[in-house]
Amino acid sequence: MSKKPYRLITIILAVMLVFGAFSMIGTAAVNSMSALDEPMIKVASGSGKAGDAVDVAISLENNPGVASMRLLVGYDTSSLKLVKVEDKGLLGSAAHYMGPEFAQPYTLLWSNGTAKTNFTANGTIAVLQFEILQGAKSSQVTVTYNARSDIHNVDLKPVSFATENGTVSVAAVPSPTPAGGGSGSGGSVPASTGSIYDLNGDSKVDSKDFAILLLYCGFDKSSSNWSTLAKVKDSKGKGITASSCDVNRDGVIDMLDLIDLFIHYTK
Ligand SMILES: [Ca+2]
Ligand SMILES: [Ca+2]
Repeated sequence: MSKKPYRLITIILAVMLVFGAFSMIGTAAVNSMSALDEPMIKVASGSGKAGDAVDVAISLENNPGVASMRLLVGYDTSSLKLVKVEDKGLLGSAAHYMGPEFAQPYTLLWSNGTAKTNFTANGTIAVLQFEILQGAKSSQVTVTYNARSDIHNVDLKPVSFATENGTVSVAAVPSPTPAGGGSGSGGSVPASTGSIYDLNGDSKVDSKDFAILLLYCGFDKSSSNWSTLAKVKDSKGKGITASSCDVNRDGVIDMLDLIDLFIHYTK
């Protein structure tokens, strides 16, 4: 019976989500329409489950001609491990730097100091292979550069590209339900025990957790009370902190966390 208000909240929030999603799609459509011929560095998206290797291509579109390029590829080290980087040779023989280890952010560098002409090819310039770690969450792979110093043409003039980030989506791993019992410690252990999405600790991920997360929307890790602020308590009377509501661990509590939690609802 006490579920009713939550059901209502769920419906209201679902409607908000749908409208939010539409406005995001709308914005993306407008952006891409206004940028049809804009030089673009694009990070592809991929998906897999924990343990899988996923290739993420980085490509150029509408390349106006460059001689050198330095890009920083950012990724969530708690979800992804960079295991391989492949240069596709489109930007000359001065292949990108591969560091002693795959640091984060990873630096891609094409340095053609003696090039006489620009490289104008479009397409995939590099492919990064990530391993999806255990307990990984869907996360972004970003590409950034310093507009003043990182991309030049042969005249040493800076060249500007828009960037588009990619996402490595992590497929839900089927919960290990012990067939016929035996391996489990107690016949009916809820699959979500200990789930980061179970904010109130009641062994379910549902509209109650969603409503709690909503309370913290807008907070980010620059907030002084990020890890101490507790607006509500969990089922054991322990304060639920803002930081624990950042379920996708990107340092801000926003629509992405709501969606992430929503798709992890129990049952
Ligand atoms: Ca819960
Ligand atoms: Ca977040």
